[in-house]
Amino acid sequence: MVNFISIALAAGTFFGLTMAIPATHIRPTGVVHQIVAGINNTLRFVPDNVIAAKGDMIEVIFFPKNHTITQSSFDKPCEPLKGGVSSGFNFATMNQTAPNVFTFVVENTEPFWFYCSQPVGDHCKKGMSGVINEKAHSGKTLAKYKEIASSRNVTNQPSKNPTKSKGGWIVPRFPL
Ligand SMILES: *[C@@H]1O[C@H](CO)[C@@H](O)[C@H](O)[C@H]1NC(C)=O
Ligand SMILES: *[C@@H]1O[C@H](CO)[C@@H](O)[C@H](O)[C@H]1NC(C)=O
Ligand SMILES: *[C@@H]1O[C@H](CO)[C@@H](O)[C@H](O)[C@H]1NC(C)=O
Ligand SMILES: [Cu+2]
Repeated sequence: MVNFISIALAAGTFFGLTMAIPATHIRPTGVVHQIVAGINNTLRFVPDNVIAAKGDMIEVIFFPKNHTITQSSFDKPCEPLKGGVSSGFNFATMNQTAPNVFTFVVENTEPFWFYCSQPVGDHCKKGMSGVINEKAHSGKTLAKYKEIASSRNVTNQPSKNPTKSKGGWIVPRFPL
């Protein structure tokens, strides 16, 4: 895990990619959960309901065409959470998986709601969303989130700069 982070940082710096290093003092578990965005031309994250421990990492692999992973609150699907995680639009690709992935650390086990912030084609409205550590007994379920999302439009982005990413790292996909 230490190696992974070192490599990730070195690679990110080397390629001069936009990255935001979270100020985190969380012990990495070494567990990485992969989530794919847009596989088979679907407007879906797979899996879209992930259970993760504090210190696990999430790695998002992007399929065509032009998706993000962006954190929201439960109550406001399809809207960026202030100070939340966002990959930015850095993974547009036409035919194959994007050369880079977006990774971030799971900082706690509270529900982490996420969606795709692509307004063209209404990705969030059409179900491109998910959750890490859903607490279904609270009534705040992914099904409910998607139901609320189905009547929402993406009207604002986490940043004026579409490629700005926050709360994670953009690193080369492995294996290349
Ligand atoms: C994508 O399509 C392939 C080929 O049709 C299929 O085998 C695979 O299960 C699909 N993957 C998902 C996540 O739907
Ligand atoms: C991806 O989509 C965003 C939002 O619609 C847009 O700003 C950006 O230019 C797109 N990128 C590419 C390479 O098409
Ligand atoms: C994507 O695939 C199509 C069909 O195979 C091909 O015509 C097109 O040139 C490819 N585009 C890129 C950017 O590779
Ligand atoms: Cu999308």
